[in-house]
Amino acid sequence: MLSKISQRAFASRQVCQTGLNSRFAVVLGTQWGDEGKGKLVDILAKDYDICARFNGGANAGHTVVADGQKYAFHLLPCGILYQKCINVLGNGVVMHVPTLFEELAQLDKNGIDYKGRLLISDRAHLVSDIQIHADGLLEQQKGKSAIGTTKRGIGPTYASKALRIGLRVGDLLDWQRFEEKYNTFVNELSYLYRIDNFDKKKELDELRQLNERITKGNMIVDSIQYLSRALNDSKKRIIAEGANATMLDIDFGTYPYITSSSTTVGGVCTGLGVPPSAIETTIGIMKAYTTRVGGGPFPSECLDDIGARLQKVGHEFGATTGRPRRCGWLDLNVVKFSHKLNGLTSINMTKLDVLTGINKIKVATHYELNGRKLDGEMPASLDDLGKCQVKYVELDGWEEDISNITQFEKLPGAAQNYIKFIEKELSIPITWVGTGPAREAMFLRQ
Ligand code: 2SA
Ligand code: GDP
Ligand code: MG
Repeated sequence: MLSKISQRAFASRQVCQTGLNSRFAVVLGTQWGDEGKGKLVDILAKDYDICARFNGGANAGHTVVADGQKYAFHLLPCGILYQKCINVLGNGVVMHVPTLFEELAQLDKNGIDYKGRLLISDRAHLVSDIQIHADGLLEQQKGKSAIGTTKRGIGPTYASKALRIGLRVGDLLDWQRFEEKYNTFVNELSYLYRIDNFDKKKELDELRQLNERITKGNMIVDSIQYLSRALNDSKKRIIAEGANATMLDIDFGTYPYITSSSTTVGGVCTGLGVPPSAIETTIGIMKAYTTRVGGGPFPSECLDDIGARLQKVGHEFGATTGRPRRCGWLDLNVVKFSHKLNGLTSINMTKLDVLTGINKIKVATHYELNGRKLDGEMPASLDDLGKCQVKYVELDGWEEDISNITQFEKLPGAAQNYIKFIEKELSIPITWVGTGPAREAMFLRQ
């Protein structure tokens, strides 16, 4: 069923294309996020020993709908629902301790035992309330050109990391020393962001209490050693869960309208401390259309009835902030660019069901900039990006409800053609297809 080009390109890696037989699979977003990464990670994690987040913090919102229950994970990896899966927050993650415990409380409420199954890298950076405050201040100061951050302190925390003034999870292991480091840290942050009324005592008291639970749970580990041991054990399988997405990457995204971490495949190596050669499978999650939340360019955005319809039918609202997501047609120039950066082994197309009932579906295949064709190329300059003309093709839509379909051949002909057209354009096999939010609403192409 896979296109000839794809079969040729990936013949040597056939076994791990789908992520089902891989020793190390990566799941990441190919667009501007919210493609449905959480759902595939949950489906695959069932057969993995370790599920590891390598980037971002509680800005992420990864939704899993399992057994009729909906979970939105922000910091916790989506493998947490399986009792045999160990979940790791890697060194590339930034962690706000109270937010972590709020999420754990949700697990308690749902009767999910996570004891001994959550490990946090001692090298991961802590998000402090002062950084959350600074995030809000910076956004306010930008006014109309605000990035539209989630206000979870992500930017200021990665900035502190780069400035070498950040606090790390491992610092919590020696509380007395931590208090000293914390005081210096708050002084430096207060100086940088001109904050003079930050309540140190309040945060420190809260952290002291929560730290007792972290210590009791033996959650802080040297994750480099832990993952290295797993890589050397031929029976262990690891799945790396990406947060945010390629077009929000600190280097490759639509700067400055991006997040502050490495969201692309390189981020797996730097965010977990694993060698590139360990990665067997890289699955790109691609929504059947495009969404973006927050400010910044969005070339295929639909500011008309189609955009409104996609938002309504696709329930396109932020899983962390509840903000409405901007919607538009599928942009293959973006996905081709994403493939260039990530070397995708295969694609999971999600939310195909949302397109049902649209008579004519447009797909952006490439851009033109001053008469030059951009095919898998995103200009670095936002001025140039603004000058790009988006080139579309129009494909036939379908009317039939596809939400219960579990076989490619049973899809309406127009839906099959939609998938085949995209696969040919991208030269990447579309192995998984999503037809609804639930775990079951996903099929694998044989
Ligand atoms: P930040 O908070 O500093 O990382 O924001 C910077 C930009 O990154 C975008 N961003 C996201 N885009 C899509 N989804 C995200 N997670 C939530 C979700 C978003 C929400 O799953 O729906 O609930 O609003 C996410 N996190 C960060 C953000 O919009 C800025 O454009
Ligand atoms: P993530 O951040 O990439 O994990 O994605 P989000 O969880 O933020 O947003 C994806 C949304 O789409 C969630 O509400 C999912 O439950 C939902 N979803 C995932 N796959 C499908 C699908 O194939 N069809 C439909 N209708 N919804 C889906
Ligand atoms: Mg999300």
